[in-house]
Amino acid sequence: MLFSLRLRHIALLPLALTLFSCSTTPGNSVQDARAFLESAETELLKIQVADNRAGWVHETYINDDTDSLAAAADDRLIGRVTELVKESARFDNTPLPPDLRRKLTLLKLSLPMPAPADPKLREELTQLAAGLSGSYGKGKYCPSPNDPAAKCFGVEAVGEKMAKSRDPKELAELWEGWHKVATPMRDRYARFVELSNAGATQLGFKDTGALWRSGYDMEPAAFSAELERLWTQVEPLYKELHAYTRTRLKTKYGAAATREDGMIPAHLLGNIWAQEWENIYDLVAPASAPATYDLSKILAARKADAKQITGYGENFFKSLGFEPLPPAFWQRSMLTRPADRDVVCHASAWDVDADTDVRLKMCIQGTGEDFIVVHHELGHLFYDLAYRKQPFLFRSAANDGFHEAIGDTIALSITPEYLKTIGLIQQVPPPAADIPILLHRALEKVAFLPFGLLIDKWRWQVFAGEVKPADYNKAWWALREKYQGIAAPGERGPDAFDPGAKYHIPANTPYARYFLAAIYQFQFYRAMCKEAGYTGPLNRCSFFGSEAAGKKFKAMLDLGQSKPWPEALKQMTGEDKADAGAMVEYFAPLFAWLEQQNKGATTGWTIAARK
Ligand code: X8Z
Ligand code: ZN
Repeated sequence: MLFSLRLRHIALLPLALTLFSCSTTPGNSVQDARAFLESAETELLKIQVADNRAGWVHETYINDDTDSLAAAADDRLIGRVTELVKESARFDNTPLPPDLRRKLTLLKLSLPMPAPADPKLREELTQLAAGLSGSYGKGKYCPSPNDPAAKCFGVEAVGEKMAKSRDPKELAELWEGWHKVATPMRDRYARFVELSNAGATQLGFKDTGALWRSGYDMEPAAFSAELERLWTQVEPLYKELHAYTRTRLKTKYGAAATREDGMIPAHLLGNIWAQEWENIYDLVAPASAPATYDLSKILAARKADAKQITGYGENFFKSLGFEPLPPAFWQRSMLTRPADRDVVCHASAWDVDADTDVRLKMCIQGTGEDFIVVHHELGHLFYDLAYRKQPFLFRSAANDGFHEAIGDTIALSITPEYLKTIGLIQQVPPPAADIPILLHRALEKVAFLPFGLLIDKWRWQVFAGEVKPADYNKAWWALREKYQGIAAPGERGPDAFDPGAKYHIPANTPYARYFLAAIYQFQFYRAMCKEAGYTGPLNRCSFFGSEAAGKKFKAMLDLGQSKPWPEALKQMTGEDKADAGAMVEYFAPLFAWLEQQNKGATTGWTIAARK
């Protein structure tokens, strides 16, 4: 199939050329560019779908065979895109209509893992990538590795234990146990960086990080500055939350939570990576506030299964006027961890055929956190479905931060009023419960911000060669300390490769998107609340059931990547700049409360000079 398409493509272009220039070299006119792109889009769609199918089987059935099959499919796709980008250089100086120019640019930016043109090196890279992601998926913490009968724990089991345990010793063991999964990845990761950078340079980028930063309709340096600008807007909120949480953890754990430098030990925050802190809500809940609700307990009491939880998410989208999920979704998704094989449990949304074969891969256990993640994932799928009518190269989000923000925008509408409307709670808590509810949300959203920022700050340094493999871990902790104000539970050994214990590093998924999404979602949400006619305090708005809000949202999703993201943002919100102001407005009552709580205490932390 691939071969015949390639032949057709090669046969078509010289023919067009003979008509215009009688030359044997391919032409570079506007018509040539249009024909080139049409052919490339048809061909890439097929290769992409084959790659998705191999990837799906790999991640839902990890073994050596599926590792190889996924690597081979990646190899074919990356190889062909690389060739097409090279071929497309002949249009570099052709004045093209904006849609054609945009498609060529997007083609060049489409590979998060660029690869060298040399097939041998490309094969080495794609196999390394499949192997790294497989190692993460198969990763287990085995407390007694020498006892074959002893139990081992996968990432969700470790995550669940870290969410629930309040024993600092056990928490440190779990933390260290999971981080061991990554130790054997470091050298492979270093080679992966080398090879991917070689691919990026061949495409004309300084390195892979520069390629990633080029995907935002602005210069890479302007993008880095943009992230800093947004961080500055929200940093004061994070610092207050950090100081408050630290005080409460010290009350609970005493010496185990106390450090002279003011940093919080990373294992005490209820999450393997300390990226979101809502699992320790019980430890930081305001003493005198009215009781709110515990979604995990409610779902457990109702014995809500994975399908029902997914159904709640789908219903929200339907209430906004979206079509129901296609039948393939229910037939082909993996909603729970299969008992008999290794899978990648990290939740992901799959647009398998760039049409209606959309799927969710997730190990739903039924917690309140899962409830939110399901909305997040469905956001991806409703976006995929909305832009499927666009030409292939525009079938993506305005930028990757938009993709990550869609479901979260919906999930911000999961308010007590909404939960009452759908019958999950009987009574809406009184207004005095606003602070505890906001605090819970802040542990999820505000705590995430520095983590969302630093992952790619680390990778950018690594890809740029500013940090060598021997210092990977040191640089990682320097950023964790600087931005999050958290510290490793103990001395990290010389072999430790802690970044590898986070899915997106071995899976090579860019991460700045999540930081952006954390900001965008409040901007989108504020615009939709307005469209729904809501005028009260932002934190109490739910636009459930508002077709007007849904229409506005869908119009933006329909655009896919056909326009620069500021235009999509403007169409939806009236603003053409990312702005954390909506997030700050949402959390304003909590910010004032936190300042009050932290009165007399110092906020922030100090960083010791490193050897
Ligand atoms: O990876 C995800 C989603 C899939 S796109 C579950 N998220 C990031 C993470 O888990 O680290 C969502 C929030 C951040
Ligand atoms: Zn996502």
